[in-house]
Amino acid sequence: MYTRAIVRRPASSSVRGLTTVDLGQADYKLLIEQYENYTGTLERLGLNVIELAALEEYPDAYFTEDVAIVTPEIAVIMRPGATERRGETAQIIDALANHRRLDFINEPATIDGGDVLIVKKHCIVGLSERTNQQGAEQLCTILENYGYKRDIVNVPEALHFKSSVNFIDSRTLLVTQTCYWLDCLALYKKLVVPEGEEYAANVVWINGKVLMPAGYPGTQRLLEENGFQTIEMPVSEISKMDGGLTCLSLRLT
Ligand code: CIR
Repeated sequence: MYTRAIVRRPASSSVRGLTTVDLGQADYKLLIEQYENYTGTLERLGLNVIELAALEEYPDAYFTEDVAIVTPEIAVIMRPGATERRGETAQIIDALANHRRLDFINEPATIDGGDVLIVKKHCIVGLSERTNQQGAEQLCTILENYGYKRDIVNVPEALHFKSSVNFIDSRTLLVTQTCYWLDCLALYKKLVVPEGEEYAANVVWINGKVLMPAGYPGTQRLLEENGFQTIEMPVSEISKMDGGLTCLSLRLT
């Protein structure tokens, strides 16, 4: 169970952050509403939400998931693949140092937290435009000290690995069709999002509920029919910035 989440309030510059999708200009007021709905939902699910101050100079800094990974044993500060985002890491260290011992990824490695899926003691890192082999190796080597098994895979057709694969309980993953056959996922039960609903693979498990983006009825039906309780979250503005539900927080047990 999670007890805390570290989030960062989106700055007004957030609507000018990095994006690869062509969904139009994000509306700041609506983006804030969607962010507050998200943090409010985490609070209702029992989490102590630690909100860090907005950072105007880093438009993407509210995607806190990308700058660190947190396990019960340690927090590892990433070295983000986008140079524009690299300075965000210094801004998260104090918040994490209160809760975990810290380790760091060092150059020339690059790695975004969005490319790291940890399910119990299994760490899967996706190689992407943001995450290179050295980044994956450095993280896996740190986590092996704590008994984590490693897998490193290529990220297919998406910004991050977790755009396409997420856990919905400790044995079950929600995946896009392209990730269904990955060898390292063979031991998991997998639900596949319907064609055309690939964005809905980015869900986040919070204490027995699955938070999912609003407007993906096929995925919602699939989850509910398999016994998962869903909460729909409006994320239109966040998706315009290439973001999803996992990247809005760092969750701590
Ligand atoms: C970026 O391009 O870095 C941000 N605009 C979006 C980051 C989304 N993070 C994630 O999926 N983990």
